[in-house]
Amino acid sequence: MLRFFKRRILAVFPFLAIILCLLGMGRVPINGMISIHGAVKNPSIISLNELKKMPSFHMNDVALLKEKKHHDDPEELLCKASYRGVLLRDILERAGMEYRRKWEPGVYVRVRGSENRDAVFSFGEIFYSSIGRSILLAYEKDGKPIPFAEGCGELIVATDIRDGRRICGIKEIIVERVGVKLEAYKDAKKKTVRPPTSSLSLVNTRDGKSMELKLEDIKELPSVYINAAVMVGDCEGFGGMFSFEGAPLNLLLKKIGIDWWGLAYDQYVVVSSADGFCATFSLGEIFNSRLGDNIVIAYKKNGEFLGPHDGFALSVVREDSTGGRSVKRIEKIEVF
Ligand SMILES: Nc1nc2c(c(=O)[nH]1)N[C@H]1C(S)=C(S)[C@@H](COP(=O)(O)O)O[C@H]1N2
Ligand SMILES: [Mo]
Repeated sequence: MLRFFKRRILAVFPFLAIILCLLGMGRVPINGMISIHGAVKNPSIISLNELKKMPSFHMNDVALLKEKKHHDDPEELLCKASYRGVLLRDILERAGMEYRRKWEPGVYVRVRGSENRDAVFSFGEIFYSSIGRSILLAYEKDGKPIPFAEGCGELIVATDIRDGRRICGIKEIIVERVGVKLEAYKDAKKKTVRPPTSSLSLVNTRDGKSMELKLEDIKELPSVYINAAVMVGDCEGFGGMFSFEGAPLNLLLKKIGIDWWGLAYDQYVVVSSADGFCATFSLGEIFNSRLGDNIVIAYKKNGEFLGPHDGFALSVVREDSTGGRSVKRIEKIEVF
């Protein structure tokens, strides 16, 4: 009898240990709770009550259109409502971001809800652009509590056009960084100057589709003009104010089969340079934003083609508060 129990306990012990361990790391979502983990200083579990104690934000008349699977699907208004909740940005700030300076534009945030549905946000869209002031972890809709069977509340993105990134029953917020090694600081120390680029590769890592683009290929696309991009950074300070001309990132991605319809919002794009400086962009902000063609792969600055320091192509985000996502000498644009 005793031996039988002993064996039972021994059999269950590893599972118990794993569960306790996971709970300790703040990874197991509990109903009514949101677990925040990954590249944050303080991984934590937030309850609905704690959420309600944080500064709340109200968004009036948010109109949610239904996501389209095909070009020909009709536009359909799902609902128009007002929401109260906490900004995703404020929750992340409370948890504390681990990556700083040139490492931070390579960060992205995954919000996971019921049925393990994921929506990805880039660090830049949350912290540099005004989209960050529109991503709400809502707990109240039209003055009434939002019911949930799993996790907690509902994620609403007021600047999105369609509802593909609406996540119900939020369980986890996971902060990650792309696996690109940053060499830019080492370059500066060693006074290494990377050669200018004359082409970039465009890769869809999901299906292996890829192509090499030269200046001529990008110039062929309809262009976007940005009259005033303020270039100011954490590292190099104020760089100046410039006008840019280039192709919207969405048209480049269309070349490797990513289109406006049937988007997978757990995907994201990484723009990178040979020195390891890189920036992430969510498919939501590229294809599904009311801000429009805001993300540009530029080839002209102040009316002239870019010089060797910028490479032949440089990313510019019209609306970002800093130049943190201006990747110079772009070598790769990859979809993950
Ligand atoms: N390839 C590459 N692009 C980059 C960087 C870098 O180190 N490498 N630094 C970024 C940062 S943090 C800033 S502030 C600006 C600096 O621009 P500057 O080199 O013209 O001063 O470029 C951005 N683009
Ligand atoms: Mo910077």
